[in-house]
Amino acid sequence: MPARAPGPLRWSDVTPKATWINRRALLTGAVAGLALPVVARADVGRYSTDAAPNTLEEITNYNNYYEFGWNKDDPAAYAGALTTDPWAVSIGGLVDRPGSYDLADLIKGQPIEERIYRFRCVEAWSMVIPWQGFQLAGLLDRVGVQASAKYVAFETVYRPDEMPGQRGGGINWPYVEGLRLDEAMNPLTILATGLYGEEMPKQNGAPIRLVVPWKYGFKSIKSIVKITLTAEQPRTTWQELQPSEYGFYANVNPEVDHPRWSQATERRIGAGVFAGREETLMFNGYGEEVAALYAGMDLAVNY
Ligand SMILES: Nc1nc2c(c(=O)[nH]1)N[C@H]1C(S)=C(S)[C@@H](COP(=O)(O)O)O[C@H]1N2
Ligand SMILES: [Mo]
Repeated sequence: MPARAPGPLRWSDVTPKATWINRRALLTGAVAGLALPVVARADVGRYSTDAAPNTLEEITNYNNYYEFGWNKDDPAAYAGALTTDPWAVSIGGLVDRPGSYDLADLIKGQPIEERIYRFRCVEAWSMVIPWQGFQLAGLLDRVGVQASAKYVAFETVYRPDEMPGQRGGGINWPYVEGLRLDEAMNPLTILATGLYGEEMPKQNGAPIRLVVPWKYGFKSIKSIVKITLTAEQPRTTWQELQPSEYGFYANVNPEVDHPRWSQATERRIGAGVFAGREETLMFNGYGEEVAALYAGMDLAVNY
């Protein structure tokens, strides 16, 4: 391990592969200065890909976060204005213990794990991102999901004074998303609070965002302030905006093209101009874990 100044670990100035090897070694022991405690070490790697992660530089400078603009570098430039502390998430609908949970209380007792996930945007680019987070199922169990609940709805913070994109049209703010309850309960579905061992960068959805790795990136809603358990399928921002192009399920599927482009291949951000496009995998490579959720469904209809 290279010598470094005390303080939070920083990854941006070393190569991703070397970093990753270091990181794996570090995870096996206690590390002072980690922004977030990483627990449940027995689970590290269980759901993770061994593909090399993108660099912190790439992950934090090529973003979609339309509250801060339409360009990939807008979130890095403008998300700093978002106040993320204090932060509360209100949980309601068909739950036994509804309420407004302060972030510290929300994550209390939830085992924070490292999950290195493939991440596939509907625009046919991809990354590999080492998230820290906890299973959404753990939180839902804690608040007590009632038998009549069938879906989970999510809402991003609405703060037009800090989010310039929300002062303009195009999207019916705030950004909303949703999952079927069984998708939400799947162990792959996490609420992420950090990446690369640091607090979640603001452009990536601080302080807490959803990550659903077998679905197109737009399902992974950022900066969540509201979670509602519902009996009816919730409305989602992209489905509302362009229903013929973006469905509720949005499972990564190389066989179902977007009406305006192919979904068969993807461009890995940072791979370099000479690297070929990669083949996109069914369910983004997570079929073993999730294909059964869609047994009997026509995925060309339920896109
Ligand atoms: N609130 C909110 N969440 C959002 C978005 C957004 O514009 N606003 N963009 C989505 C899209 S299209 C993608 S690809 C991912 C990008 O996440 P990343 O910037 O962390 O890679 O965030 C998703 N979550
Ligand atoms: Mo996306």
